[in-house]
Amino acid sequence: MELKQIVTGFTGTENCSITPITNGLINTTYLVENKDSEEKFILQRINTQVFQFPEIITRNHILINEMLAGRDYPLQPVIPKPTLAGNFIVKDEEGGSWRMLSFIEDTRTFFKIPDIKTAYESAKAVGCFLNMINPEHLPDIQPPIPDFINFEKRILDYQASLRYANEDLLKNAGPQIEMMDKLLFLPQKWIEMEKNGLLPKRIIHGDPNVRNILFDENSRPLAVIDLDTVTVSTILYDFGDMARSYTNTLDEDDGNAENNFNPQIYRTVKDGFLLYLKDKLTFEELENLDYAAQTVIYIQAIRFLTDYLNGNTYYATKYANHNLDRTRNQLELLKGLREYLRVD
Ligand code: GN1
Repeated sequence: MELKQIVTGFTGTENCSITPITNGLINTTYLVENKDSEEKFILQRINTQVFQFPEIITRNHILINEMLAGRDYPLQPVIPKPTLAGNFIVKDEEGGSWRMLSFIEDTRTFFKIPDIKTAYESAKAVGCFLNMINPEHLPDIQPPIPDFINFEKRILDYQASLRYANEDLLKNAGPQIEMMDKLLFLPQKWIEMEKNGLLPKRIIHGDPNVRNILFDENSRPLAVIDLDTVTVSTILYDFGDMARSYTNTLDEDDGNAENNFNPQIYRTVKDGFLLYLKDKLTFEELENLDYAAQTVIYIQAIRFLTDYLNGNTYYATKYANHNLDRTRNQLELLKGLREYLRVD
């Protein structure tokens, strides 16, 4: 099925322009403009190797929008658009799954946080989103990716990659592998806390990185986007992922990173995040924010490293060592955070 045909199924007209947009590391995204009505939309080919059940992400997305619609949500929701036949997902002959979403006009995105104020506003936006979506409908949310936030599984996957990787890759990643071993206690504590029921289950975003916030021209957040990873887990994951992504002063794949952790942004992210959530979080959650930030960075590093050792099958890469550079970058970030927290 041609791209044009897929678009026509959603818009009802062939008179559309289709422009690729570079953003995430998983799905492929296009901007579609209906030339007849001048309406714009986002079209995405969902990576079904990652999201095996695209219907689940649409259902979760619609549920979240219903929750937001019933509240005084100050940001703009992204709305899934069905085809003229009423389907939210269109499958092509190659096994691809496509969906269309509403487009928010006059926005910009960042690959890294430009300044303190934007860090605060972004963390506040995510905190506001989380505050609005918790906790009703918790039993209705289904996991979009099995074991996405299961750290035990992440470690097992990593250990399997160590067993099967070729010698060259293992040698290239020697220092990173050593660091992973040294810091393994980080996810182990998380796993224990979960087993002991110390981390309440909440609906979380699952991927609140800086690329998933749309800003206006004054860098004020307009929308929290990419609800594909919405799931039920601990809110510490969202805090950790925000801290991970916002405090990085360099691009996530800058493998020569040194001192890429910004402590001032870290403090600001915490303040922004807690603005709406302070009174809702439990003692354990509040006590473990610093710990969560370290652990989520660690897990992101292990995910990049696992993918490197597996031959780059998960994240989009532009060169052979791309995932190794990402791993180095995350480990440097973790080093900076741990120095700041004086735990190293
Ligand atoms: C992926 O889809 P995107 O690019 O926003 C990944 C996140 C990682 C992030 C790292 C479904 O996010 O978990 O934190 O890359 N999403 C999935 O940049 O694996």
